[in-house]
Amino acid sequence: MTNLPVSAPLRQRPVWAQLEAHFQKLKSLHLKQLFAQDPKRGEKFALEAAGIYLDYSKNRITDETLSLLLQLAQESGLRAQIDAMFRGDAINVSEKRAVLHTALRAPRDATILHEGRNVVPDVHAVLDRMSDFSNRVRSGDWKGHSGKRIRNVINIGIGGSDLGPVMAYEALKHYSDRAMTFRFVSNVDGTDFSEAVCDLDPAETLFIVSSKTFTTLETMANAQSARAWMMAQLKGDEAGIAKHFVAVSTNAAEVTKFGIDTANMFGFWDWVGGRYSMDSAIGLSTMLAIGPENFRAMLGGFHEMDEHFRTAPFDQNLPALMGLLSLWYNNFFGAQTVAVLPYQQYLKRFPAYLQQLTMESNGKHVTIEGAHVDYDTGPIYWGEPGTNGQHSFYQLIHQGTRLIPCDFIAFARNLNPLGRHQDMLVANVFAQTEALAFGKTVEEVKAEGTPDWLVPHRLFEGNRPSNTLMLETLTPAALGKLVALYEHSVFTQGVIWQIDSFDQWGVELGKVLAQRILPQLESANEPKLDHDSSTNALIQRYRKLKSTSKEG
Ligand code: G6Q
Repeated sequence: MTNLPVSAPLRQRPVWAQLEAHFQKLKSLHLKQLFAQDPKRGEKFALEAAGIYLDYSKNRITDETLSLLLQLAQESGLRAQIDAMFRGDAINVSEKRAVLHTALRAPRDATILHEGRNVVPDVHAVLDRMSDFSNRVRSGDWKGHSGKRIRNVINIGIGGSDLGPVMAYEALKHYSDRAMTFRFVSNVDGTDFSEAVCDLDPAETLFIVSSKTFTTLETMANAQSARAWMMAQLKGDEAGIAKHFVAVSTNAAEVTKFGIDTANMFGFWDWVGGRYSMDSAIGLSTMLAIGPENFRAMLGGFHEMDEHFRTAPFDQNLPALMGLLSLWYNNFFGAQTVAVLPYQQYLKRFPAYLQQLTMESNGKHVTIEGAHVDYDTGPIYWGEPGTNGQHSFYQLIHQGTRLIPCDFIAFARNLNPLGRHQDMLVANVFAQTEALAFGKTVEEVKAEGTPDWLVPHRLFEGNRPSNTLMLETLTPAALGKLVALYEHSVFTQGVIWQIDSFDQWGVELGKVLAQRILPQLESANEPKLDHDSSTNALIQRYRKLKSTSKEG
């Protein structure tokens, strides 16, 4: 078990009271004043590490805010908890598990002990097998049952076994083999599978069934349908399955039961949480798309950020600072959401990926000791790539009644240089953060010739906080750094909130609930229903509609 820091409940700590008092003083200060007071603020509240530049000057903070937040981190035992995570202590208390996703990207010569065994050689053995397999598929050496080369790869998985692979494939598409088609099936809605395969030749298609447990309802249903689709092509020849199905799982017994030879299984371990697994064998589709070398470069990026988080003092530590800033708005300003706004089309699935990472990790209402928290924990993460959002929901961020801290993510170089597009894109980032922070005064609006009655509508109060992250190019390594940055920011917040960021009992519930209702929807005879009256009526209505639409 882990050595948890013995500390007082969060809100009873003197530093919390100091932060509350400080907030009362600071809440009426405008970013305009803060910038006017210190002409060097834009350079002072900025930090560069591991190739990521973070400008956090447009946050509603002062030196005092930072020093109190840093004190909070110290007193919360963040340093000891970081060490405990990297050391492999069972910090996932409710599941009694170590949390070692950082071992997935450790260099070959590192030593990380889990229950007395160095896991690094195991990690690299799987990576080597993945590399060998990827090279064989990509070169055409691995063929389908009929002898045709594999041109289509379909990852079947859900949650952590889907969101990372989809996001990474989209993010790194520039580096992918364009002669191959990659698709991702996750939803149990038959449309997802049907649309994914409708234009594909089974003889050229490889399925990766990705499931840590290999028992997840949606994944198993989709995998069975994939098997049936393939068997129709193979004319019932079971031997062909081995050429068209591989598995990524921790559960060898279930993989075998499904009919996949464990020789075609890529393993990982129970110390890797689903939402922290895109850099494990769950990333097999990513490796097939971008090749082993690029995949390893991505792991290198992850590792660089890991090392930065593990070693940098908190005032120079990107994930720690971002975590503290997010907590500042969440717990003191009462902000309920954070918008993540990548100005990079390839990162279009990054906000969806972060939703799982942040909300599944920190959407908890009890502390690790099981006490109900008396403060807010994980905020809601959401977002869309820029500039699209500017033409829709940014309205609310600029002029609505809610405070929405934003993370803007920009790159200096575009992978698809096209005329003035890149400068136009980045000009929008800077313009948005500037407008959010400083707004537009009555005088400024009037000076534009606005009639008096229209002035209130065209007024921008400003004082809307944002971070700007700037990187050079979206490379595989840069993606690894970005993901690890958010992973560790989530960790920082979870430690301070004293919650278990690595369990997901809320998700587990969903895995069993539907099992009870399914037979009631399918049974030929009218089932005896004993749910609440709403659920009973919905089941009856569904059964009736289903039968009449069949007749029709
Ligand atoms: C992630 C969650 C969850 C999980 C899926 C799929 O942290 O645990 O999203 O990844 O439910 O689970 P399997 O990989 O076991 O199918």
